[in-house]
Amino acid sequence: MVKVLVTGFAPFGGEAVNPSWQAVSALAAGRDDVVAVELPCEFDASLPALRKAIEQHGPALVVCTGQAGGRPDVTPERVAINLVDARIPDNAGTQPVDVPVIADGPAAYFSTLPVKACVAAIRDAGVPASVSHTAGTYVCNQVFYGLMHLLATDFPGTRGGFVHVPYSPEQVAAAGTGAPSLDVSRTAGALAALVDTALAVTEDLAVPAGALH
Ligand code: PCA
Repeated sequence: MVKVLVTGFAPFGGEAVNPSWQAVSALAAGRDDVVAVELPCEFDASLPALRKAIEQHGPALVVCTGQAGGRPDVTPERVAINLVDARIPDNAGTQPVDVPVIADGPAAYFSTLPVKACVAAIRDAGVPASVSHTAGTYVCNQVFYGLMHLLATDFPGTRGGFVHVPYSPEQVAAAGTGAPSLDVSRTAGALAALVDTALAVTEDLAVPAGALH
């Protein structure tokens, strides 16, 4: 029985792979209660694909993931904002600037995942993690905001949130840079810890996890 929908993105920005999709497909391959769906990295197509997957699978929990190239750790996102400002075109060539994700939607939504408990569980599994307070203003933030709006309006019993993951070492090696990276099997392990925590814990830890800047 599927209880959890996890999503990852198609490669974008000239990359050959997207570690978010590699990690969620590895996670789902080992579990009967998790299904993985790949979302297009396109402003127009991503949210319809997400809605379709939620309607098809009826999950109790939705965890969307995306690549955050340059981040050194796994970062559950706390805040989705109603703003799109694309620095690069998406995979369909679309580059919206300064438009809302949902016209007349609230300025922001909070994740309904216990983000601090998830970070603690990921660290316990031996993988670096921290709470993030911005998912950016590109397709990932759009999907995060659109997910939270969809759950708030049409699927009120379903919890959900978004997690950014680092580059894989193979991506960094191919690029020839020194950017931080995390092996996809470790990213998948981190997401497993996050999913298990989100299923078991509804009240988050009251510990500091904020940012000074
Ligand atoms: N990362 C991008 C979009 C797709 C992805 O994997 C982002 O952070 O917006």
